[in-house]
Amino acid sequence: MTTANPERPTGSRAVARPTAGQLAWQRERSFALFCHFGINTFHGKEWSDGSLPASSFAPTALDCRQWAETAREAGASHIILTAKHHDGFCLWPTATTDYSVASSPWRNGEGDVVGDLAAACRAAGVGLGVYLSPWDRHEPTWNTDHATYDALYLRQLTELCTRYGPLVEVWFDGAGSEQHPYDWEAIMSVVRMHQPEAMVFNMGHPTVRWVGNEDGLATDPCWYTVDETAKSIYTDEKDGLAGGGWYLPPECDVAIRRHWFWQPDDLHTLKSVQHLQAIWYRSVGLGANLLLNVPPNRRGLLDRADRTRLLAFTTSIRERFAHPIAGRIAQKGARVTVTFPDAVTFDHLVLREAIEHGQRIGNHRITDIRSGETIVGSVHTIGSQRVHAFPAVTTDAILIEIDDPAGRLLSVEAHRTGVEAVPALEEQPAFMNEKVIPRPHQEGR
Ligand code: FUL
Repeated sequence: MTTANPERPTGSRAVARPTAGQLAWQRERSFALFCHFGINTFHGKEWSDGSLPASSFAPTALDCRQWAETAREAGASHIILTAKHHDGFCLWPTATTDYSVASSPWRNGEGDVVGDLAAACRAAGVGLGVYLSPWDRHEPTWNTDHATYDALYLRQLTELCTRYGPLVEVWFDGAGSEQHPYDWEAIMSVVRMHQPEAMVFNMGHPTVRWVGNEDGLATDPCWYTVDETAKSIYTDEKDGLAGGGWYLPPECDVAIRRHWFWQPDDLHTLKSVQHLQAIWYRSVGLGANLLLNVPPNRRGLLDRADRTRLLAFTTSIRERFAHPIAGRIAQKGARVTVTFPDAVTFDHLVLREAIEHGQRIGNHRITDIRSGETIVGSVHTIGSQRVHAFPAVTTDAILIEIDDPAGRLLSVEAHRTGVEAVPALEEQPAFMNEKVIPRPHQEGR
């Protein structure tokens, strides 16, 4: 898991600080659900070209309360919904196009999936985020008249930002937008004006960044300060960030099945509890946020199998960390001594860095002070949360050596979980790695 430590941030990068919103997002919203739902759901497609008829959007039992309740039970802080995917079909009755739920038979064209989900999330105490694809394959002006398309996109974003209460996050997907210009200044000013608290995912003036893969995996070191962001899985191009040294914590997105949208024939690709745990350790456990996609089906409900698997996974994690033993922290320079009330036996340590002043710690190692034995050899960042698993140790004091004496630990917790190693990622069958969709533009607009 540990890779070479890329160049440590220097100068201003080392002290880039999170905003209060970023800090809250990292500390309180580290796990969220993604829901890909739309016209594709009814055709067994991952992407479509904007020509599927709106009349085919016909969920028979749509109930967003089930989605929101599931998120709450899973301990997810919010749900991000594909309000519009690349096909351009809008899940709310927008005034900008008739390619929307308003032209569908669902509730006689009077339904509003975004509205239903917003109400359900409010009732369940779960936050809401929206995905609004910049790439729009239904709208002819997308490629022919940038100014007209920009104006339409701004109106769509304004509708989403003004009709549904507070949004936790606005997700701007880079796919299909390689080399395409957008009026990001104007787009960002809509978010700033109507949803100043919302996190902005990866494009425009982002406040959080894509981790760079769709497997849900961060790596060690997991730095929050970067000079650029990766755009999409379809290009190696990166977006440079003016001035560099931006505080942009990573979000790891991954689908619970092979596909993002619900498909009638991919139940066998549902990820196992072990694989989901392995992803959790390599995302949340490395100080990144995890966004796990669980797709509503053609009835407009989460499948029982997905729901059960999700809850088995989140329950297993919750139970693992249910009995923390808090350590007392004393620091002298780069040596942090942690003492427990008594000799305790533990197989996990959860470390949290005081990142409000910027992420400082780039390397650390952990030793049992009583036996002198190494518990965790030299590893890299700590960040908002760093989870270590190892063969059980019994001691009342440990030493954490950090590489930057200005770094501070907020908390150190020991846990006896009965699990003594980070779960392995299960080998995925070869077909899981095949691209399920053509590269953008290979099949025309
Ligand atoms: C990608 C999209 O092309 C996929 O369809 C999906 O929405 C994923 C989360 O992002 O860029």
